[in-house]
Amino acid sequence: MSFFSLKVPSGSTTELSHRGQQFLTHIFERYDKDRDKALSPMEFDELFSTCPTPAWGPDVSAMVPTNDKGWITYQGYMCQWALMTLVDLPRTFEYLAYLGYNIYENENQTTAVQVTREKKLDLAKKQSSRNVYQCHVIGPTGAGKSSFCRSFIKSSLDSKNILVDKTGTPNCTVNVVQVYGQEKIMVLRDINVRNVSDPLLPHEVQCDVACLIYDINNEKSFEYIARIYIKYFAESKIPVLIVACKDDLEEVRQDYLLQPATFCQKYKILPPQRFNIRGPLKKEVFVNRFQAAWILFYKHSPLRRMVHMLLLRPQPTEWLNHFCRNFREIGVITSDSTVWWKAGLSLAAVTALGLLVAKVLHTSDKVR
Ligand SMILES: Nc1nc2c(ncn2[C@@H]2O[C@H](COP(=O)(O)OP(=O)(O)OP(=O)(O)O)[C@@H](O)[C@H]2O)c(=O)[nH]1
Ligand SMILES: [Mg+2]
Repeated sequence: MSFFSLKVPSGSTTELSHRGQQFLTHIFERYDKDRDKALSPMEFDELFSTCPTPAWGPDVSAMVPTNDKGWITYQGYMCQWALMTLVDLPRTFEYLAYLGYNIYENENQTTAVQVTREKKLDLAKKQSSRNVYQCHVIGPTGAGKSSFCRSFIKSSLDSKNILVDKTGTPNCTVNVVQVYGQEKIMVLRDINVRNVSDPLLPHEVQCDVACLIYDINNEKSFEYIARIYIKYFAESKIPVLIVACKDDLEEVRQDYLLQPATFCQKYKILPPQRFNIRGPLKKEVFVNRFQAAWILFYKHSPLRRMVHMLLLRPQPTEWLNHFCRNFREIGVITSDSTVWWKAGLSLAAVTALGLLVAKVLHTSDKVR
């Protein structure tokens, strides 16, 4: 089938295209019979009734946003599709086919997906139009990595769900966040430490932002992430955020040659960000911190530019769509595309006229 020919260069990722998202939204709406923007177990089974098995197992409710009954919400559903498209593209294509994508149009499946530009080009051009970003959460055993990832989608007060999660700890959580006013999907991946001395594998290091976690109550905790930082991140292009976890407990002096704050100063990274699972869920706090890590990283990188601003700047077409949508919402313009055509033509005509006048004036200047 044609999808096997989809080229994904290393450094590029795969995301759902606008059409893919539209199709999946349409499917969700069709099966969300009671319109509560969440899929009950029955609605979930019905949605996947044309497939050999549902696309996701029960642990999905521990990975993406759910409602207070633990049912996957619309946002959670889109997050899960985004994750699948990122990590298992053939499966996305397979399930899109079961669900009837392109059944009426003689096109191939690839229109549901887009391949992002290679990251090094994004960095060189200082601009990225990606919608899905990955953050790796790294730290020693027991530092609080899994709790940190879980808190990204659930409040610590939601004890019912925490019990469910403990049964099968998934290795990532996904949520929608606002970054510079745009909706982006953030995947937090919990990187499990096997042995302190084991090296990290390349796929465990490669990410958009790394979150190095230590336990402020354990004096042996910081050394691990300090070594990881020096070995893998100090010279890399990946922004890093240090998280001081369990800050509801007493802080102890770290058994390492530099204390965390001094370490961060030395390497010009953001000071340790305090965190504990008992606090209320503040998803946007994560984002502010990640944004800050991006800002600081680029400020001190050899590029010496505030790349962060541009890195996440939307493409011109996105701006235009956004602009049109806003105006349409307040009724200033109509959604009729012919109006835009006319407006475009008039603008072109005015510009041409302007150029003509300028030329005439210029020639008459010479004549005089
Ligand atoms: N007091 C307090 N305890 C926490 C906090 N975060 C996590 N813990 C506890 O610390 C222990 C370890 O937390 P995990 O989230 O499992 O840590 P981890 O880094 O994923 O551990 P491993 O997967 O074993 O490497 C658990 O008993 C948590 O309940 C926190 O903010 N405050
Ligand atoms: Mg864990």
